Amino acid sequence: MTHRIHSLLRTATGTAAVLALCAPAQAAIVDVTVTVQNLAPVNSISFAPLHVGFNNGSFDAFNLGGVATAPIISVAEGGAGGAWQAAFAAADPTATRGTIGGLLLPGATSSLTFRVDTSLNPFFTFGAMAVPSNDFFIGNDRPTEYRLFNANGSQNLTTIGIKANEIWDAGSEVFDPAAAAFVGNNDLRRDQNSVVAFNFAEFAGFNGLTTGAGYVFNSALTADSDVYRISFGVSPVPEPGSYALLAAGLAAIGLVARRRRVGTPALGTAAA
Ligand SMILES: [Ca+2]
Ligand SMILES: [Ca+2]
Repeated sequence: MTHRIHSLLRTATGTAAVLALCAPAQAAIVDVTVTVQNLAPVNSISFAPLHVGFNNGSFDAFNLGGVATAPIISVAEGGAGGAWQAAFAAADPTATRGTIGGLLLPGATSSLTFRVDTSLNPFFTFGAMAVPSNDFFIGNDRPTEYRLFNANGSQNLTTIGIKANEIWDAGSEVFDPAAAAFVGNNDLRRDQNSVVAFNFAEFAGFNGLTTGAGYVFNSALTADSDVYRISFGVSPVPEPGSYALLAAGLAAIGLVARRRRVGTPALGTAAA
């Protein structure tokens, strides 16, 4: 009887060890589908493509009250974000970066899937221009503000919601409808020489102007208006190595079970 208990304990310990070997490898790599949605009222603001990065928390694109630099200006003034992507890559070379969708009109949705290492890149950073505007954008000030994955690889966050009073003014271009993207001529831009601040009130200054998409703009925004939502759908992707580990683990369990049957044939009847 004692022999049987020891044998069972050995098998159980071996199984636990094999499973422990397999689990971390499976948890590290996942597919993350990012869905963005423009929640602004009909005929209100649209958004340029969303620039995103799954990262280690080291890339800080801007600071409230600080002078905007080239990376965030490339998002805020034109939307293309080339300098933002380049600065991100330089600060955090192993980040998984990309750009989601095209011009996102009020009510529109767009999605893109990224393969992400949850232990290497647990944080999510983003930025997109809001239009019409001279230099307005959405984005996270603190690089570690949105932790998507916990230390054990589990999902920590399902959505990020943005309200009108969370829209930034880069402070880099003077408010001027004639020079504003989506309603004016960006070549007419003038330096503002100010700092990054919250600002959505200036959107009302574009009311009545025809946008590049053909609709007549009407801000209709109040401070707590929902304007944007980012949602995360996560599905596991076992690394190729973990299949081999799993197969080896199952074979080991089978071997132990077979040895028990062969080596201790009386066990089945000992308890009877
Ligand atoms: Ca910052
Ligand atoms: Ca401005």
